[in-house]
Amino acid sequence: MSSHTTNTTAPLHQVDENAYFNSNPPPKALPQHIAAAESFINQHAAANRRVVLITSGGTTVPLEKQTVRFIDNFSAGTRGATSAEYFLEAGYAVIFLHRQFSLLPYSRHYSHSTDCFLDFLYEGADGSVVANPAHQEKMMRVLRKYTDAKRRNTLLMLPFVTITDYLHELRAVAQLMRPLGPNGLLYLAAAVSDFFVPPERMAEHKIQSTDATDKLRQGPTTMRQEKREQQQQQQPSEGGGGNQKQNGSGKDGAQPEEETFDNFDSSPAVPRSKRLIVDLDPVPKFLKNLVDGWAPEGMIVSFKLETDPGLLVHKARYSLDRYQHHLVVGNLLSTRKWEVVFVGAGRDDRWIRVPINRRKKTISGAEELVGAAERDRSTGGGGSNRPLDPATLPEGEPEMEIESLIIPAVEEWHSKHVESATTRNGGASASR
Ligand code: PAZ
Repeated sequence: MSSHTTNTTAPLHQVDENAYFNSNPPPKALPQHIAAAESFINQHAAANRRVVLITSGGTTVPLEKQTVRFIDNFSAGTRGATSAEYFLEAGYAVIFLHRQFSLLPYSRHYSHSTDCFLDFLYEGADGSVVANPAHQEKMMRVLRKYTDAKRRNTLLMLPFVTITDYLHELRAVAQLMRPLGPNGLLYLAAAVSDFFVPPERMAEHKIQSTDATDKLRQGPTTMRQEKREQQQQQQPSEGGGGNQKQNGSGKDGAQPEEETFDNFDSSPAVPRSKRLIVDLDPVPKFLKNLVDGWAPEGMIVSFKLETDPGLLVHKARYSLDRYQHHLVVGNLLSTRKWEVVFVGAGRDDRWIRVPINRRKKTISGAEELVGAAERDRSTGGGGSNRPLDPATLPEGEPEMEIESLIIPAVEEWHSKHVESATTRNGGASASR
């Protein structure tokens, strides 16, 4: 059968899936990650424990195959890492699929730039390293939880870097979660790039900022030959000198190629910078594939981030209608640590907010922003709260972590999901 015939008979989203995954190579670590995830899932499926796959952090978009430059986004992984701790507390086993070097559950308390772990330690009289007494209680609590998760093997951390790594990992782990049936939960909090450079258009080597190296690519002989030719042309005719900069022989007698590659020369013979135009393709949307094919029985929670309060709920609802999964958690960039909105099929939107008395007071007027998206929606999206003024954005963090409210609410939805699956299956138990 020709590939053309295959393509026309396969469902459209399947065609996209094959095309993407066949042309974008998986990360090297994928086989090890699959083996680790499989054994982790088997252990917890045997114990009838719920397992949540949390995705966390941003994805990079490499501009070169041997990557020097890449496009990235703001996500630090706070939502994912914090959520992981509350899921563990709620009795879930957690697969933490995170951007390499983003925040991790437990260690996040000591890895912020403002909370450097060294500031929590001092040198004792006997030369030992001692935890600062003021922080010991919290450190002990965090350490115990972390040690417990390790002892019980309830936390599996899998790193990714690029958008392609992320998609390969997501697909593989989601498919492995099938035996969990409705006990599986996918909590997709990563900030995933919408655009990428496809491999056929990606430069192999570091993109150069001038055309100067083009000649090198043609080989050293050409380079030397050209230099000789240049020098011949530049032989000063009797009485003539010519413009040294213009004719490329270099200032102060420097050899042309030395100057050409000198990044510190403020007036090079060859113009140093050229414009870089990056042509990005849209990343295929795989949420439908996830819902219908990769993890059809699990509960799927996606996140939607916006900056415009007038768009948030509409876009969350659109995503839910389009992909037919279970829950979209909407949040605004500026208030995401203070409030989120749950948008679910057949349910009213539900705002979850850090209570006023647990919001850290700031001088920035953060409280004014909390609720903006809700008010905006009630006024048809054109309310007076738009646009947000970045100067009024909150500084610091609320005293209470909003994930302490989000996770119990998600857990409640998950319980309903498990219950209705159990009813559909004629009462076979699917709980912890
Ligand atoms: O990682 P973080 O805590 O800084 O941010 C969390 C978040 C805003 C990325 C997350 O809550 C979210 O909305 N993720 C989905 C983003 C999107 O693709 O719309």
